[in-house]
Amino acid sequence: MHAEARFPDLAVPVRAAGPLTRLGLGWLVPPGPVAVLHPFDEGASFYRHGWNSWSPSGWRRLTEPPLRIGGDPARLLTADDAANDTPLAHSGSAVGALEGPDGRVLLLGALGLGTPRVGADRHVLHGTTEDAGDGWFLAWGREDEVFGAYAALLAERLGGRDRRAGAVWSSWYSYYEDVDEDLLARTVEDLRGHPIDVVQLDDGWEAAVGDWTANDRFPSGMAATASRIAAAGFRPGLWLAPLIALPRSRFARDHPELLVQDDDGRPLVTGTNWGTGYFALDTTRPEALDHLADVVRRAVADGFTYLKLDFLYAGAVRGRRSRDLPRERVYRDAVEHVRRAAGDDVHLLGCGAPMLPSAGVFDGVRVGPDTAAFWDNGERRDDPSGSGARNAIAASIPRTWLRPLYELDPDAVYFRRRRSLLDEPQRQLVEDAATVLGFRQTSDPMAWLDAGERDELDAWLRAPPAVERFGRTRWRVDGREVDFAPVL
Ligand code: 9PG
Repeated sequence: MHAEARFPDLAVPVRAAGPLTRLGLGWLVPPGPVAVLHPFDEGASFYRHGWNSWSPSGWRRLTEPPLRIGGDPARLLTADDAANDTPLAHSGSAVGALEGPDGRVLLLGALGLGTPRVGADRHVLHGTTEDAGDGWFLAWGREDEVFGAYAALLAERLGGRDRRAGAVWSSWYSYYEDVDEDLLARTVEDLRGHPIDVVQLDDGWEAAVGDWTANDRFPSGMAATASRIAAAGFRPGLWLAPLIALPRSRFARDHPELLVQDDDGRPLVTGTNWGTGYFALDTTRPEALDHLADVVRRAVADGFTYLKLDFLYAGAVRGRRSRDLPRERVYRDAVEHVRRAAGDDVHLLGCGAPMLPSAGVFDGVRVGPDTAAFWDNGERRDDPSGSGARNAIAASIPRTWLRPLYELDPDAVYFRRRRSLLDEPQRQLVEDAATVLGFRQTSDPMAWLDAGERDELDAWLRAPPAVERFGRTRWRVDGREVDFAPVL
């Protein structure tokens, strides 16, 4: 039906499945497709929101090419919602917005799951859902107000959690997979006395992705590893990717029936990493949910009370059995199951996670691609989800509005100058991005830092500078003006 959404000094024609009703400073649009005829010209900018943690988010003019992952299609499958990608139009996941000539913003955002998409062209801002959705919020006004109102509605409907992780040391951005129990033990000893709350062991400890038991580099086992971390006064944290399995894992070989299948009944490749395609756990099967709960309960029983759960988007990929099921709902049922298995006290950080369906379940969610001790990777110029400090900052800053849903993790900060290709302004910007998002995390082993760097790290973890925002991209950090615009 045709309607009109009236705002204090703007009225826009809307085609929707039913009548609009007032909702706060905007309008509630009923479930179904929606098209909003906007009054802006091609000079307007569109806000694109990425589907999972690693997917690009940000503002692009309608005249510019759409913000998306170009190049290798395998990258899309892992780092965005490949099923809905198009190079031909500006579009993104769940929410989109157009900035008019006076800087005010027209926002259209989904109020629930259903794999909602929002796109725009020169004439229309439009929303669609793959499965039944929960309606839309349409608002016009100051950017911070309309995004703030939208996030508050999402928190109300999906849930929001406000538990802070504290200061985190993660093994990934220093040791990567080359980690073993002696190296970790030495690293933990060196961290004693520093203001770290959580020591989180990342990828590299497991027998295989899919087989969540210690490999031979952790001969004492994971309970002993957790005890060592706890004995030094830190909260033990562990990385798991419990919704995926590599083809070579025992689990994939022994239980192909518990993997998401393609139309021919073969395990479906749901992404690529570790030099291979990987499979996904079919959480529509009760045995798969039991397995998932076992994996999580075992980590908690071993003493890990901070879990970084990675590659979660694979739980929302459509397979043969889920052909007619709402895939974001399938994902949410699985992670709610994980939350129940872990218990309420365990801190859950989601990574590679679908953003909206993770609200209310996770305490924190990664909001960008992996950072790195280098700025950019020339070979991946058309892939804003490629690892690197620049891409991590560029994706994370446009997601500050998600804060009412969970803690926002923009990834680790480097204090080391050795073993890093970041120059000082670049390193400082990485630190500033983490400061404005309010997340304190590093991977630097103390042995890699000189005395001055250790003091800097301690000071930042103890008391990160006060921040004040005064624009989409501008903050005052410790009295310094910081503008992220040049990297977005
Ligand atoms: C461990 C790592 C770290 C890191 C995670 C995740 O788009 N991708 O193909 C892609 C692959 C790996 C990746 C991120 C994105 O890294 O983000 O912090 O835990 O796994 O293997």
